Amino acid sequence: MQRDTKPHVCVIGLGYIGLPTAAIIARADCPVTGIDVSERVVETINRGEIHIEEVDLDGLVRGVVQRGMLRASTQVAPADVFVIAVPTPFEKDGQHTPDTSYVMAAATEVAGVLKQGDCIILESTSPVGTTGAMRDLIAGLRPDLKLPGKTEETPDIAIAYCPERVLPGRILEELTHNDRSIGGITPRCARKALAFYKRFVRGACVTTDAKSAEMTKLVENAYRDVNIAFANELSIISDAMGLDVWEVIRLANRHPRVNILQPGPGVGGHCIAVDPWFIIHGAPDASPLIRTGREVNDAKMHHVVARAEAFVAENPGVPAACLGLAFKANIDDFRESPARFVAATLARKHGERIKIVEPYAAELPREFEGTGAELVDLDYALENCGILVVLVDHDVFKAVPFEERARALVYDTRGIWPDIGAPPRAAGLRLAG
Ligand code: SAJ
Repeated sequence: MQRDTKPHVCVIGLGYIGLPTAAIIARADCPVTGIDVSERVVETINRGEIHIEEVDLDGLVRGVVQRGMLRASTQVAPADVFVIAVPTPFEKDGQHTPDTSYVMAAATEVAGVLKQGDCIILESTSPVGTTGAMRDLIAGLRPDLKLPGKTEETPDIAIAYCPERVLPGRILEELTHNDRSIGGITPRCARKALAFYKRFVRGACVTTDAKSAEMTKLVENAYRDVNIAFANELSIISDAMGLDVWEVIRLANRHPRVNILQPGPGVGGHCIAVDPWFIIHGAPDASPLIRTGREVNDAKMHHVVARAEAFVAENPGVPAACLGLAFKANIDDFRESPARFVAATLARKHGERIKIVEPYAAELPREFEGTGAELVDLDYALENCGILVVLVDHDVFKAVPFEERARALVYDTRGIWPDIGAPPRAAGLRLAG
């Protein structure tokens, strides 16, 4: 019978993906060293605490740290499997150029401790070709090792790309149950990486080459971005035509092969609004649709700002509540959020008339300082604000019954209150009562 030795795993980058991944691997009884550049993050985790919000993550991390299965450090340690989950932001050139320097820095550190038999897996969302570039970097740093795709003999190590597909708020569940694409530099690399993921993934693990896996991740998010852009463009067209876009989409989606997504105040988060640019950057002349989708979604945010501003200006003296700051429903993540941008723009212009309702925030973000806008609770807004601007479809907002908002003027950018009745068509605003 084959002996199953649990590999020692080093997860580099303990952010929204790296920390849950490290914890899940540790739960599968593989000893994990989690690496982060931040001393604060490392200390927090070693106390069995967490620095990010994610459903059930606190208990899981506490458990694996207490059992000695997860330990954090600022120094990359020797291991059998290295999982790289560091950020891939844009360069600061204003051209949406992908910045893979964190990936390459991680690979450089890994190169220093690599030994024969090790497996390196890149999980960071990356431009096509990054895994190959990482291999070339390591080849230069470790000429003593035979690297995959660079030798006729059996290579000393395996290198693969395996993107995650998890939704914030469902990360632990989705890390375990979603299917995974595993792209090897060679088929043997893919096989090695698959054997590792099978230890903790219950979804199907499908092997391919590294470039296809890199592109697959980008394509998934570009697909969603383009489809949201279609919905957002429909909402702008409907405004111009005096139509209720929610009604149009509801009816169109009764067609068995039509499934239009939901318009909103724009696209936020760190993935869907970013990843399409990695494709565009790789093939600028061949990606007009993907580029246009990005531009339509960005423009929607400015369209919402203009409409909301006009609405507030046309009703002088009436206090206005912005409902929501998060980049999407039911989470406390306010980074890259169109709702936050719209609310802050209104706050700068209309000062203390603007009230913000965000049940997931303890205080307003920095840019609200000095504007006069204040954070209030939902009850206060419903009792005191004659204008309601819905920016996020949190469940707590959806549940507000008609009677409690019947006297307010409503601009519902998310379509959460379909019972409002006929909107003032030209403005795309919903005037209740
Ligand atoms: N949005 C709309 N209308 C919709 C759906 C979404 O306006 O019909 C907006 C949301 O409000 C939000 C933005 O799009 O501002 C993105 O939200 P999302 O729920 O579509 O996606 P994310 O960014 O939370 O997570 C995405 C997911 N990718 C896909 O669904 C293809 C997730 O599976 C990925 O793992 C994640 O990106 C990632 O890490 O890449």
